[in-house]
Amino acid sequence: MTSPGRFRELFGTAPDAVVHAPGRVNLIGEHIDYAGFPVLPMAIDRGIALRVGFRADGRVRLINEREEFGEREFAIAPSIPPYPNGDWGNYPKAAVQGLVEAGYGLAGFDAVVDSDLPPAAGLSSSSALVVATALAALTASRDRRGAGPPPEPLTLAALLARAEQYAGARGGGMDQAAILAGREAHAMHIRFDPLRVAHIRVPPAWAFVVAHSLATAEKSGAARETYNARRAQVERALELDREGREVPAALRPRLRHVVSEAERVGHAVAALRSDDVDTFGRLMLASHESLRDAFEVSTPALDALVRASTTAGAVGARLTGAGLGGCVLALVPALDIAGFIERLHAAFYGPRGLSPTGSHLFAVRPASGATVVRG
Ligand code: NG1
Repeated sequence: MTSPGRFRELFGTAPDAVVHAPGRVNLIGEHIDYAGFPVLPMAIDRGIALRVGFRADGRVRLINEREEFGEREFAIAPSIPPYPNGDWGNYPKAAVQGLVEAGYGLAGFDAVVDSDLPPAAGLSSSSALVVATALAALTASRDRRGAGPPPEPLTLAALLARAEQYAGARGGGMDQAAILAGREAHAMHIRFDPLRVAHIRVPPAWAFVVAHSLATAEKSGAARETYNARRAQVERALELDREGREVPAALRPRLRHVVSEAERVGHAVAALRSDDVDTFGRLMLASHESLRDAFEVSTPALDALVRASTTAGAVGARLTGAGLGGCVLALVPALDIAGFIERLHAAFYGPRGLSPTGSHLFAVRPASGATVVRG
């Protein structure tokens, strides 16, 4: 992570705070949060870190440590004009715009952005950036006279879920809640309307490995249209179904996915609570099949990775996040993490010329939610 010295080098002062927001993996419950059905993700031990220095002039300046992303600067205002479609700066703008609209009087800040999350890979780097920026802005503003108390994590999560839609994807509320309310060693059964979280301990013998399909799913770009189109189809199919009207043939598989995935989440919660790893693994595989065949958000590389994962010893595997690229999540026995990674590397990444030490294949642990440390 960026050092205090690096912040001083870039901004000429010492940082005032460090914000960390984890990424998340979704164990099961894909493409159903926006329809209000419960999901089962966990925050992970990788994320986005902001070293933050407070400013007095109501501006936000962000320097991304990844050179390809570069620097962004904007003024805090009642209506913040977005950057062009697909620009990463729209995520920090989304957070600030959402807080301003909710009535928070915000102060400006400088920040260095650093991350060990692969971007656009279904691990919620976008929401981690939204959450981190929001916490930075709220922390910078606390020193001002008249600043109210900071919002509760789940209140902030619901606010930021709406706020992130500024960037163009009509996302659900899973990611911001997972990122703000994660707990070490626990998965999260998240329910909506109202938003609530039950933490469920992950048995120590269960381990999770993330495997990147080597294709990104730019939710700020092309994948966004597909995502929004799926959401619209789901909303339409559920509405027709609730009214007892006939659901058109083209929408029936979408509805089938949503209804069956919601059922799988219920069974998965029971399997997790009773340490039934085999049932959990089977549910993950069934979830992937449904996302592939009925919801059509998988890719040949994601399918190949799921197959290779089972061959390499995973109890279950599925795409995680929105799909259309991004990552597979594999459930493996904790004692076999190293062996599993070695075998999956040999089966999938080695033949594609990748090094075993690359950042495409790694174990993740359930981690605590976003934090702010001052000074
Ligand atoms: P990813 O792919 O991590 O951006 C997206 C949505 C979630 C959820 C999943 C699919 C956002 C911020 N996140 O996650 O709400 O719908 O897809 O289950 O849009």
